[in-house]
Amino acid sequence: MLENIQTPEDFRNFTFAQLAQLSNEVRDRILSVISETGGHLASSLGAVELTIALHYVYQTPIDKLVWDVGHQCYTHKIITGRNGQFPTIRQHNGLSGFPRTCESPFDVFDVGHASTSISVALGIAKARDTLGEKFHVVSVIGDGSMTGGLAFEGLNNAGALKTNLAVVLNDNKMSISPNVGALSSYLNRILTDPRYNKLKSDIWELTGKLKGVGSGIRNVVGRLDESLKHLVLPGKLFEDLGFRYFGPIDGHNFEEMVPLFRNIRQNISGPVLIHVITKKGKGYKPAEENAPKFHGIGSFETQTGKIKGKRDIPTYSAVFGKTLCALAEKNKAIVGITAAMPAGTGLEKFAELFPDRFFDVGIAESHAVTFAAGFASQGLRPVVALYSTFLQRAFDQIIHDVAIQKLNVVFCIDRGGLTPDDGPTHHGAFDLAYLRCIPNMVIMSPKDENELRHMMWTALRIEGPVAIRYPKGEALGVEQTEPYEEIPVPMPEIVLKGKDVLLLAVGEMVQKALSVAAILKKQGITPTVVNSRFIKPIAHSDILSLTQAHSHIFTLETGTVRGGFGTAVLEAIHGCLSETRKFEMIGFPDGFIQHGEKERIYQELKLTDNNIAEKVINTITI
Ligand SMILES: Cc1ncc(C[n+]2csc(CCOP(=O)(O)OP(=O)(O)O)c2C)c(N)n1
Repeated sequence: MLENIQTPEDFRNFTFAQLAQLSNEVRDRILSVISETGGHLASSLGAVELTIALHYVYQTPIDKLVWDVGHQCYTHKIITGRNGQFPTIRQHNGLSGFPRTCESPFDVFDVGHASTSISVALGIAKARDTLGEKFHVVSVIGDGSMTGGLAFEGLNNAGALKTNLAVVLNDNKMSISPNVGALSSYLNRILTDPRYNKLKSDIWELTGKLKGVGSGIRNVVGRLDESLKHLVLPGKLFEDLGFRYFGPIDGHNFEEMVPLFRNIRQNISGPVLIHVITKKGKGYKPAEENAPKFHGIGSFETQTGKIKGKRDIPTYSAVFGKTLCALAEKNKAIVGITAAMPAGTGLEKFAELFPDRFFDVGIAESHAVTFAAGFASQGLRPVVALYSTFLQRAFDQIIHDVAIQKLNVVFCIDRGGLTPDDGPTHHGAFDLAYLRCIPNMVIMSPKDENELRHMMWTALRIEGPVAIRYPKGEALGVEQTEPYEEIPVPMPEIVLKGKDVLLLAVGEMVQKALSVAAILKKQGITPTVVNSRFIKPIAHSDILSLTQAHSHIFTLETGTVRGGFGTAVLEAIHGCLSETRKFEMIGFPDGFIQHGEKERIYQELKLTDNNIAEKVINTITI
């Protein structure tokens, strides 16, 4: 069937049985491709029938489907003309793992961060009204993404604007890890509320007791059951916000979804919320049983679910998590805060060991930061663990709630640099630039996992906000030394002494600078390699004297060169530059970097060891 599907039009006359068959084929396709390429498997498997049902009823691409986060969009891509390209997903020049307007008219909006879909869909709906056009707009948002403040801002506005808008709440009880918070409990109560269930069974019993009533009445009650759900309890919260609430319905059952979607599309006006229940990882047992592991995964064996090619070198996230546990053992003031990423940031063990000092606040980065500020204002030592790209959400909170009061909040920023296969929405390219302009911040980045540990120790001894930024994935596998040592702020480390050329690097780039130095050495050039360790404050006098001792200065960072580490060095040394003393910044360009394998991206950005060595040689010999 799948081979004949180019657009949803090709299955809009299918029977429900055929739709079920199509779903099986799509599910098999997702599983066989993603087991090879890696990707967001569990969320996409859970949304197969829901996606097909929406495209079946809604006249896409005229009607607009707006995905939240977009990681669940694999069925959407497969049934909107991209099945053939699907094996290229997340690879260089291949399909993106997220909706991209440049890929297809069926992709309405570019996305990757959570909780945006209601605001986007509302904007599109109001634009439609303004332009006098006629089409339907549907936002599809998970229960995890619904915990983000932005989603509530969208609901709040939509409830007041009263335009036609459908919000499909795809509730699988999971964020990446099990969903958290009062909203999650509320959604659970809709399914299990004893008052609703009691009322239902009372009526059931009553009709059963009435002599001679028989199955007719029971059928009526069965149907009444649906209306009772609307009358008695569920969705009151959404109703009070100005939405009509429908559900909960089974998101794997076409007989439940299709008539309801049709009815809403044709007959109901104003904002509508449809509560759909799905199973994350549906149809693939290992993913159903361990959805967090299969949320975003590398290539794996389909038979066993075992990840392929896993090595023993710890990730930076794992070293961060282990170190925080060790530090928190001795320092009772430490609290760990994350925004829906306990596993990704390495905080799972901390959560287990210190449940009273661990807080997963949901997909709520802004809140996480202000929440941490509250802790710090009372003398505690909050450590906020977030990914670089998601911390962008909390820029004002870092300034307004933390930095102005010089509060002791430590930001442990994971995924600084490339998040290769996820692309422009996920690269940690901007953190050094956007943090560096904030007064009172100390910003550091370790050259390896051992330095990360000592930086964490140091950070907890600094008065005021501190950020430590480290990359995604495997660390270097270096020895982890005891005892912890305090690194004097802002002392850089000279890792290789040479002459003429100074390579001033930070974070991941220190290792690269050493590889570049090895290439240069073969050409008779012996550079000095310095691990800056600090981005702010910058070691002015050390850097000035290093600059004066060299004729060519290069800065290396895995972040945008606009306002990042290189700019900090330039600000410090610009007075020393001349025709004979040259300066160049090496890092990410002023543009958005696409997805793909890390080395391929580096090739494209001219950031491979050889590219950099060549650049140095060319500059020197000019
Ligand atoms: C602002 C932001 N923070 C964190 C993330 C990381 N993230 C990606 S998907 C996800 C969970 C989403 O859960 P849900 O919306 O319920 O979708 P599901 O995967 O369960 O289908 C999280 C936390 C993100 N994409 N954006």
